[in-house]
Amino acid sequence: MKNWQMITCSPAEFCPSMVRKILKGKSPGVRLKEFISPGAAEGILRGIHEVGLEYYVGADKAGGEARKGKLGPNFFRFKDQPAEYFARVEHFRPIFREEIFRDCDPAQLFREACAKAFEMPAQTATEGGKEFMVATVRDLPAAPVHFDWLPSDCPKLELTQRLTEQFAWNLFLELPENGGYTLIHNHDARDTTVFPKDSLWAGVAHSRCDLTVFRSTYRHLVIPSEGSGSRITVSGFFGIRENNLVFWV
Ligand SMILES: O=C(O)CCC(=O)C(=O)O
Ligand SMILES: [Fe+2]
Repeated sequence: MKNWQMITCSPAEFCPSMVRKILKGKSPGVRLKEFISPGAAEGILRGIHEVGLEYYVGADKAGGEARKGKLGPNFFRFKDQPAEYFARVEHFRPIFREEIFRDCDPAQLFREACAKAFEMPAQTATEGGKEFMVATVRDLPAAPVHFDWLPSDCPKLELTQRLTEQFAWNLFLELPENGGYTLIHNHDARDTTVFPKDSLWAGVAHSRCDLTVFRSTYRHLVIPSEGSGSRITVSGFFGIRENNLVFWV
């Protein structure tokens, strides 16, 4: 397929025809330019630095190890300790609400934009009546080739029943001088039988305050950044489940 590229538009232009194109596989996703203002990004970064990122060496999805910075839990990290994940959600929810997203809540803004563009109600994912976290903050300098599909990572979750699509979203708050690009492969990893030789990679260069969303079941990676500077994002996932959008991280 020629011209397999991200759609680029303003947040207000994100609309159902773009979503149809993405769901048909004609584009990996969309880059929403200047999703928040530079002032709003500064405010969120100030909150992040006041609370503090936690740096740790954890498993990456290629079976290796990577040094990452995190603020707030993500389910994948605690998939074998769901009670620990939901305890951390209780702890971090007010910290996000009151300190990090006090003046601007990009997760809520994004949810509203998605409800409009997908023409589906948007809600926070739950498991056993408990709400997931909808966004996390991370400093991710690089990521090996992987895909994110909750039903294969955590097949026992209620949430994975009748989940038909998964998307990843990342709002860029700080970027390194060089690199940090995301590459997305035009091949859905759920489709294990074929690996088209001629399939393409879409390269996504990011700018501060832009938000990118793509189907996370396509294999993707983050090119290691060179030079100085962190690569700080507000990130999460959402899926389609029985004609609803469900958000988690
Ligand atoms: O940080 C990025 O550009 C993408 C990271 C990633 O793998 C994801 O959001 O699923
Ligand atoms: Fe990913």
